[in-house]
Amino acid sequence: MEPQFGLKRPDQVKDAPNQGERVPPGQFLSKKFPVLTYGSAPKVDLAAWTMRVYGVVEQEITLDWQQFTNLDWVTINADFHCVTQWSALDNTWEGVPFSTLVELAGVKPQARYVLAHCYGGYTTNLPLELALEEGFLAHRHNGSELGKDHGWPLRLIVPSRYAWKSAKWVNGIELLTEDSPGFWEQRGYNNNADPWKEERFWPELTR
Ligand SMILES: Nc1nc2c(c(=O)[nH]1)N[C@H]1C(S)=C(S)[C@@H](COP(=O)(O)O)O[C@H]1N2
Ligand SMILES: [Mo]
Repeated sequence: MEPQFGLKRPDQVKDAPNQGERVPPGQFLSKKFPVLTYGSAPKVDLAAWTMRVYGVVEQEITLDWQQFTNLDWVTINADFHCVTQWSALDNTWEGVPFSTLVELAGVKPQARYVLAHCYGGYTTNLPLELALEEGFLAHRHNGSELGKDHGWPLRLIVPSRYAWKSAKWVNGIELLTEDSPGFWEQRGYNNNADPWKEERFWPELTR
């Protein structure tokens, strides 16, 4: 799998040579962190903000922002790969692991999938095992609060998948027994979305 540095656009740079090993095929390094939103950014009021964890859980929970900030916050470092071909390496995200939040509600054994819901109606789906392993709920990016267009106050981060799985303005985590395609997954994007396998679109569409 050869990283592709042949093409270069003005806002895309090649950094240290060894970073090539961290850039998936067909991706370019970007110094910037562009905004990619379908439609417009929803207006979110922190005083009215809630996060609901429901579905196949022991006990449904709804946290307000105060309760969410009382959870144990940690910092992670992760790369970010957008299907429109830009990658941003070494992002720091501050927030709460997906597993910390979901374990408050208690996962029932038959739960296998997650559908993340957002202000504005966007959704994305994930296998529960993957979400528990690496899913992260971020409020701060590279030392600052998320910008309003980047999902403030809270977004999901799923580092090993294309970034449409990193749902912005997330406000609900639904646990399911069966997989349920999210917004882009219903519109031709690949369900698994692994950038190292270039799982951009459904195989039928790329043939
Ligand atoms: N709620 C919501 N989340 C979303 C999107 C969206 O349109 N709405 N776009 C996705 C896509 S396609 C990408 S590449 C990333 C982009 O995140 P950014 O705008 O912070 O760069 O957000 C993802 N999360
Ligand atoms: Mo994207």
